Amino acid sequence: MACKRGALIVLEGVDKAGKTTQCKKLVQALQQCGRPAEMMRFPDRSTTIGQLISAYLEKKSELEDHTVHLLFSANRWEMVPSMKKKLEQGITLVVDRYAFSGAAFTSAKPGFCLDWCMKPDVGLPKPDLVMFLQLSPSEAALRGQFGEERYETSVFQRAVQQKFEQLMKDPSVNWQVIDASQNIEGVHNNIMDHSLNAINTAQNQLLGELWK
Ligand code: Z5A
Repeated sequence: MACKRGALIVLEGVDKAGKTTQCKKLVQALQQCGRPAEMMRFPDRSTTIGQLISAYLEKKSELEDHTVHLLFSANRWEMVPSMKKKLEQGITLVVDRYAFSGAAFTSAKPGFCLDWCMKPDVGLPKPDLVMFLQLSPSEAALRGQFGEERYETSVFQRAVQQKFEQLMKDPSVNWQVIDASQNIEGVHNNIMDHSLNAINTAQNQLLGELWK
């Protein structure tokens, strides 16, 4: 009998919500309880496309807004063959940002609509679970100043948050909102519970296609 597939689990959220901290903890905890798991993050700055994105985020280069949106999407599509292979091998993938960030960040720019921004990612592997780490701007501010990268301003982050709220109304995606203002262990325990449920459900289901 073929092995049961792994789950595709995504963490999204505003700046400093703790996505990276929680992705690492989740992978570690899953591995410790005998569930094969690996972490991925988008943008993946290690590829040729990822390096173009990284230079743009670091403000070392300028790219036209549609162009950079399509590069973010291409950076996900280039990973799809290896993602599918790992999921088929029974490995759960824990992903730090995905297509939802893509749509939310670009559609927060003037002149873009959410619908256009979602189009290039239609058909990507559909996450079995998307956890949105909810944190108010005042609580995020307690975790330190914004960095130097593009998009790291409170005005832009508020616009992004509103776009995420629109995306979360889509019932075709399994969204769970997590209170990210708790301490790191508290947030982790919530995330672990949702993830174990998603892993158990996913193993008997085919991998879906996002926004189709
Ligand atoms: N972007 C895009 O435009 N289009 C796309 O398609 C994609 C992305 C995929 C990539 O940034 C940028 O690209 C991002 C979106 C855009 N721009 N912004 N803004 P990135 O992925 O390289 O970095 P980031 O996602 O912005 O990281 P982050 O949001 O700043 O951090 P985080 O991962 O959510 O948080 P963290 O690093 O785990 O924690 C932040 C700090 O808080 C750290 O000191 C922790 O120790 C602390 N922390 C974490 N949890 C807690 C709790 N529970 N209590 C107290 N302190 C905590």
